[in-house]
Order: sequence, then C-alpha cells, then structure tokens
Amino acid sequence: MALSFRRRCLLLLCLTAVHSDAAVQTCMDKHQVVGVLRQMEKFLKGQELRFTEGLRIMKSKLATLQNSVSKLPQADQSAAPTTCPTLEAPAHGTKFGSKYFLGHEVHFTCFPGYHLVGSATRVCRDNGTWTGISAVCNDVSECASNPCQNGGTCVEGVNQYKCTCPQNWSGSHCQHQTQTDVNECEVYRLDRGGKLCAHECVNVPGSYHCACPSGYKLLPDGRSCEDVDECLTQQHNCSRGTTCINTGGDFLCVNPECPASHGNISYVRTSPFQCERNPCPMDSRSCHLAPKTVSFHYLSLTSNLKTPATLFRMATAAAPGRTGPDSLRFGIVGGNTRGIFVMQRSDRQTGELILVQQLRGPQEISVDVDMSEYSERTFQAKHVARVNVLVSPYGF
Ligand SMILES: [Ca+2]
Ligand SMILES: [Ca+2]
Repeated sequence: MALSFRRRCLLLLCLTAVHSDAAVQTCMDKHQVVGVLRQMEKFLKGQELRFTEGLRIMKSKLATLQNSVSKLPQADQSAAPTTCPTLEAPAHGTKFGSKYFLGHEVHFTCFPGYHLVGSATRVCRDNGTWTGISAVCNDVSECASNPCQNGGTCVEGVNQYKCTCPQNWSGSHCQHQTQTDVNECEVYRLDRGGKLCAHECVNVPGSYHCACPSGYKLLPDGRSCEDVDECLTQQHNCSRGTTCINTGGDFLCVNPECPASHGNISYVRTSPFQCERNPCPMDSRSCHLAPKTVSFHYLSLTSNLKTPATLFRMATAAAPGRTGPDSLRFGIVGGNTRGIFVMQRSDRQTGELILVQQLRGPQEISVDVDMSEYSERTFQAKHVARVNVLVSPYGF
C-alpha cells in the first residue's frame, strides 16, 4: 500500500514536467526531484512507524481485554457463590433472618437469664462466608460483677440474684444503712425480763455497751460494775489529819471527835478511831459509868442489802494475867429510832449488830452500840462503838 502511494506521487511529478512547455526551462532537474522524493519517503516512513505503533498498542489492549474477560467467569464460579452456609439459632436463644444470600443479615438474641457471647449480627460476604463469629448464649452470672455493697453476700437465683446483707445494712444491694438499729438493751429486757448490764445499757448503732456510774469501774465481764477504792488507789483528796474511808461510789475523809468533856469526865484519843476515858476520880460514880472506850467504825453497804445481815461484832478479852468479866451485856444506845438494827449475843464473849430492815441508798445512818462488863454481877466498865453505816446508791 505504501509503495503504490509513492509511485503515484512520482508519476504526478513527471507528468507535470512533461506537459508544461513553458515550464521546461523552470522544471526541476532530476537532482531536485530526487531530493523531494527522498523527503516524501522519510515522511511516509514516519507515518508508517506511527501507524504500526498504533496497531501494536491496539492489539495489546485487545489482548488484555480478552484475557480479563476470559478470567472473569472462572472467578465467579469458584469464589463467589450466591449463598452462605445455613446458620442455626444458639441454644437458649433466637435467630432472626432466614435468607443466606450475599449481603443478607442474620441476628441473634438470647433468652432472659442468658447473655450473648459472639456476634449478635452476621452478614453473608461475597466469598460465601459470614462475618463475625458464632453466637453463644451463656447463663448469666449476676454475681460476677459483685453487685452487693457493704459486705453483702450475692446469692445466685434463676434469672436474678439476691444480696444477703450484713447487720445494719439493707436494700437490694445492701446500699442503705438500717435506720432502726437493734436495741439490744430493750430486746434483752423484753426477752428475758432482766438487765443486760449491771447498771446502764447504752445502745449504739450495731452494738451496745454497758456503762457504770461515776465512782465505779466496769469489770472485765463487760457488764458488772465495781466501786473504785479511792483510798487504796490514792485517788482521794483527804487532807492531813483525816482518814480516807472508801464507800460505794465515793469516799469520805473522816476525823472522828472524842466525846466532849463534861464534869470530871474527859477523853483522850488513842488512835484515829478510838478514844479512852481519862482516869476517874475514885468517888465519881458518873465518871465510872461513862463509857470507858469510844470507838468509831465505818461500814459501806450496797443498797437494799439482803437481811438479816450481821454488820458488826463486839467482843471483850481479858487483859493478860487478869480474869476477864464473867458476863457481858450488849445494847443499842442511840441511832436506832426506826428499829433497823438489833444487837444480840452470838456467844458468851461476843455481841452482834444485825441489820433487820433493808436500807435503800444513798443514806448514812449512825448507830451506837455498847457492851457492859460485869464481874460477879458488879458493873465494871462500858464500851461504846459508834457504827456509821454508809449505804451506796446502787446494789453493787
Ligand atoms: Ca444496737
Ligand atoms: Ca469508792
């Protein structure tokens, strides 16, 4: 085709040269024609190369296209089926969706009391598989999250849990502190009709404790009270010249006075709690009848002490080498206006002061008892004891 085109051009040039007489003088010579022809030949060669290259590219594209088209149906048949495998509902659960085509979704839920593990939704992919992983319904462990507060114990139930709360906590999660505390003091009193504490029961939230009045201490048993011996433990503030006497709940500082002198009777203190009569003139009968000794005694009693109770004993003893009195008489000489005490002989040498009425504290009572000595029925001497009974406010 390229060759015939070149020939046609050459012919056209020759004809132009032959048929123009006037132009014979100006017609190109052979050399010029050859130059033109060569230029045309170059031009045609360039055209031929571009044309050939265009064809080659077109062929190449066509081959690529054919290749891809030929591969396409093969891939669809092997890797892209139109459905995914059938899916079943999980045990204790439900499946929603029954179409397993490409792009379709299937959903899963669990029955109450179970929670879903895995994928709740799965989609059919173009490679014939489902997205996600299998759904499983597990039994719900409600206690796993430790829902009970304040030391409550979680108890598993069917589809629920229950908190067992410690004392003084309530609510579904033991979140409320119990407003109404158990009053152990009251409960004990009503249940047993007794007292939980010897003195005072103090109810506190969640518990109770016993308390003792001032001057008493709580014993290790946690409920009994015992008087504090201020004298023994040096907790008193008695001044010099006085003596500390411990009492239930308190203490006294005493300095008993001897009987005042009158006439020719006078006394001298021989110890903090004893006075002795000075020697009497030989002819003074009143002096001889006056108490030869006066002693002072302090007895601390609890309130409502059970009676009869022996409080005090009085006895005589013969001086060494001398015969003692052959008989004694005992009596109460003062302070027993209400018949609270009796004085009686317990054996030949001893008299006893006996409490016969219950004394309710706090109170103090003084009672004077005497003991008269006789020898061959003749009065010898009289001894007086002043007994100070100190009744505490409490029965302990
Ligand atoms: Ca309580
Ligand atoms: Ca005391």
